[in-house]
Amino acid sequence: MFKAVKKDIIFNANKSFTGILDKDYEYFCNRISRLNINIESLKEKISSFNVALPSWGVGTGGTRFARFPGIGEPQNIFEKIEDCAVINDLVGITSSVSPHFPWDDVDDYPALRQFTESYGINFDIVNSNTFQDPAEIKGSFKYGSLTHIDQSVREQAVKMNIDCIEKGKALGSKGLTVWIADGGNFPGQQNFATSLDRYLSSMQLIYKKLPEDWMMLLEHKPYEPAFYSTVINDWGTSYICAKELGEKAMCLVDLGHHLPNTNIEMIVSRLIGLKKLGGFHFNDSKFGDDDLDSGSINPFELFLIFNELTNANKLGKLKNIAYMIDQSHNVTDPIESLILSSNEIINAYAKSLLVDYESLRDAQNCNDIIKSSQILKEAYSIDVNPLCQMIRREKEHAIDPINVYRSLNYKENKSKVRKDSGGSSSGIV
Ligand code: RM4
Ligand code: MN
Ligand code: MN
Repeated sequence: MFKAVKKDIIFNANKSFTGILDKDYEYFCNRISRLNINIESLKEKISSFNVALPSWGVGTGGTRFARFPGIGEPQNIFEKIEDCAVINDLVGITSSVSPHFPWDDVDDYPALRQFTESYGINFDIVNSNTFQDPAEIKGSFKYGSLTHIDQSVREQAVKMNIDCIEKGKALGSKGLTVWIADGGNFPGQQNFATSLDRYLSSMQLIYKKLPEDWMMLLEHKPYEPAFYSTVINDWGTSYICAKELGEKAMCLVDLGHHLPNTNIEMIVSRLIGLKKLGGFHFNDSKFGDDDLDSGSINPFELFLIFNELTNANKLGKLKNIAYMIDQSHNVTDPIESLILSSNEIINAYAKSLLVDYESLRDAQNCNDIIKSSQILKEAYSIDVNPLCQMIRREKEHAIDPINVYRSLNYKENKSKVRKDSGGSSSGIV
């Protein structure tokens, strides 16, 4: 750690915020002294939280129409790791990276692992991409991958996922997330039943190759790029498939992969109850899979999701959840966006730790609706920034990470040594 951003830079920047933070933190401590919460155990829980950064999230994304690359953009996984290390040195809760293959392919995986670990970063769940045609593939994924009508294309997609497992093993990863773009754009295009059968048969072949201590995360999405039907369209379908596949198969909830107004926190609760919640892709959205910064549109929803997680955890019902961010930034510097997202996520988690769950249960049990919602709002309305800032300061991270990042002129400096990504083609990376 602190290879990407030197400790003394952070330390010096922190000096100018110390006085204000001390006052804010004192106010926070006074405020929560009314809640019967042990501040040290609160700090410990927050300090041990980690959310993985998406390797693809540090590049500037595009829309269907254009991509406007920023300066000094990372061009390969090594440069992406450097950017992720900058974020982690500043915020301290993002010490892992979730890679995407074949986007992040390299010749020497042990060398990549060593390079990454030298920054205090390790590899989280690996993601497979069968939504594009890789260079050397025979056949095409245009009409599907794991569910394609043609067996040889399905085999190719299965093989790519198995290759991902191999790459992940070399990198020290412990899981594979499978999201497929398969689906239909027109009524009649696809047989719903047989395409789901083909999905399961393909996934079974991948599942067989999972190492003992790995998990496989199934990611659903209601539409896009297929706009009429998607094979793994919702959490119910995802659950049924995970159940069918076996114990190591779990469901992943990407916050943007729900139709508008869906009660995502309830889905989280259901999946916990069914023992099939495996992970998250955090982001936020207004309309669909917008991939906006976490908590940028609906921070209350993010809090309500953490509220389900914390409540379940207190009841001993939660284990091994993979937290990842999945965002694509079109008009911001991705590093700044990811810093803000990590902050929103930790704030939402911290607020959920302030909820008085016993009183909430009592209020629910006597149908006291106003009291129930007041209990949640009380925790939500407490400003936890001073707490999270104090934790960062104590761990030698930045009190104000955006401020320190801007003072580095990082992208400008990188633009002198990194290749220009050029072009304005559309697409995610
Ligand atoms: C998808 C989905 C996947 C991500 C790709 C880039 O919509 O969210 O998790 O790997 O986008
Ligand atoms: Mn996702
Ligand atoms: Mn998505």
